[in-house]
This record gives sequence, C-alpha cells and structure tokens, in this order.
Amino acid sequence: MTKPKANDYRGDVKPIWCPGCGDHAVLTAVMRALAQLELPREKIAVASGIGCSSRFPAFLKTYGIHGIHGRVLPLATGIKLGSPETTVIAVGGDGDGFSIGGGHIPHAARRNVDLTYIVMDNSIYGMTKGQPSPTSPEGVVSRASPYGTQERPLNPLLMALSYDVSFIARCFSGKVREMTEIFVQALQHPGFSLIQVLSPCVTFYNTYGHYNEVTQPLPEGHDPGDRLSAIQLAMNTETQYLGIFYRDEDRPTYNQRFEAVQALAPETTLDAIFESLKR
Ligand SMILES: Cc1ncc(C[n+]2csc(CCOP(=O)(O)OP(=O)(O)O)c2C)c(N)n1
Ligand code: SF4
Ligand SMILES: [Mg+2]
Repeated sequence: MTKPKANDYRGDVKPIWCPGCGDHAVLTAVMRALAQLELPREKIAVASGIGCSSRFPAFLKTYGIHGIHGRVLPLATGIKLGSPETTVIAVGGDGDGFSIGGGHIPHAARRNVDLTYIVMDNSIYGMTKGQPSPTSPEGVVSRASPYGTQERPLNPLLMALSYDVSFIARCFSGKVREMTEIFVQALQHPGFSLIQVLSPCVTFYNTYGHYNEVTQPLPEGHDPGDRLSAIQLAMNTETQYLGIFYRDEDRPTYNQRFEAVQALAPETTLDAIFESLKR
C-alpha cells in the first residue's frame, strides 16, 4: 500500500469558510496528521457541534457527523464506545464547546474517553455574526455588546487542567507545522485530549496580529508530566504559550474499563432481563 498523502483525506465539499479564516489551517493540519499516521479513511470518524468551525466534517473524506449545538462530546463518546477500532475526532468552536457544551468536558475527562477534541477558538460566535463568546476578552465591542463585554473570559486550559483532562495542548492557526505535530501526538494519546487552537475569525474578530505578538512556544524543558507547572504556565495570559502543557498516559481509557466490566458481567439477553423484571 502506498503511503497516504494529506490530500487523500480532503472531501469533495469545498470549505465555505471566509478566505483567511483560521479554520482552513486547522483542516490542513488535521489532513497532514492523518496522513503522517497513515490512518485508513474508513477507520476515522469526525463529529462536530454547530458553528462555522463545526462544518469541519463535511470537508474531509472520512466518516463524519455534523451534530447539534454543544453536544459533540456525547456524540463522539457514543461513536468510540460503539466502534472501538475507529479513531474519533471531535471538533467545534469556543461557543459550542465552552458555552452550551461546557458541561460535557468534565465528564469526558473523568471517563478518559479516547477522543481527540479540537476546539477552534476564535473568541467569538462566528456563525451567528459576531456575538461575544466565553473566551472573548473583557471589553470586546460587538453588535451584541456595543459598550464592550462585561464578563471575564474563561481560561480553557486552566479549566481542562482542573478537570484533569489527560492531554492538554494549545496551538495557533498561524503555525501549521507545529499544529500538525501536536495533532499527531494527540491522535496517538490513549485517552481524552483537548487542544485549544487559537483560530482567528477574520470577519468578526481578527486576532492574527495579536496572537503573532503574544504567542510563543512553551519554555524549553517544560515537563508535561508536571501538572502544577502546566497550571502556572496556563495562568499566564499575557504570553499565550503554545505546545503540550500536560500529558498523562498511565490511565485506563473508558473503552478499556468497559471491556473489563463486560468480562465480569454474566451473559444475558434482553428477554431474560424483561422476564426477571416481571418477578
Ligand atoms: C441550541 C442552539 N442554540 C443556539 C444556536 C445558534 N448558534 C449557532 S452557532 C452558535 C455559536 C457558534 O459559535 P462557536 O461555537 O464559537 O463557533 P464559530 O462559528 O465561532 O466557529 C450559536 C449560538 C443553535 N444553533 N442551537
Ligand atoms: S465568519 Fe469567522 S469563523 Fe466563520 S468562516 Fe468567516 S472567518 Fe471563519
Ligand atoms: Mg467561535
């Protein structure tokens, strides 16, 4: 079999994102990472919520499902439990993942479902034309906040670190090579990985210039096994570090736990269960 190329994973539907949208770079990095890992297309499923970023599965030639707003993690969890051999990628935006869907992250984390969750964080609701999102900085002026937002932004990495997600990283759409490398590692991680991609919305909140200034690689020598150090680095909001903040590979995945339970549970049938309920 010949080695796959990134383009082999490209779908027939052309991305409808605005020219310059950071999500184009994320798509390129995902296709390159899948090719690098030589994953067969029929063994990949990509699930999403709703938003510009959530249109992602349509642009790939893999299995995919464009789900409902905020429910990408339950959807992806179900796919992984039902089809353990499949590599499952969950994608979506900051609104989808941290606002309406925020309540699902701690549960995916404590289950350690073997998923790669890529959040394209543009700090705005792109699809609905530019309302502030949970990661919009204080004071952002938008159509829905003409006097500036009056809320403090959420820090997604600190949140993930406190939920004890087992793989946590941050990338920037302006750095595709580095992003590809992180996706490769996240896809290989046995457990739940959450990657925050700073992915600017050029139409409603263009942050390329800002991120070019404030992003830099994690300090050399950072030990991803050191959660406290990861917390300290994530607390730095002046400098937005890029790279793998935290990684713990010594935990069972949800599928492994299920297999163990299945081995313990007696063989039974639905008929037998209904019979026992009659008694
Ligand atoms: C239950 C529900 N509530 C609200 C909406 C409207 N809606 C669609 S996309 C979206 C936000 C999208 O923002 P984000 O997830 O950050 O994605 P982006 O478009 O920025 O990539 C909202 C509020 C919806 N589709 N469904
Ligand atoms: S509106 Fe923003 S997030 Fe949506 S496609 Fe355009 S640039 Fe991307
Ligand atoms: Mg958004």
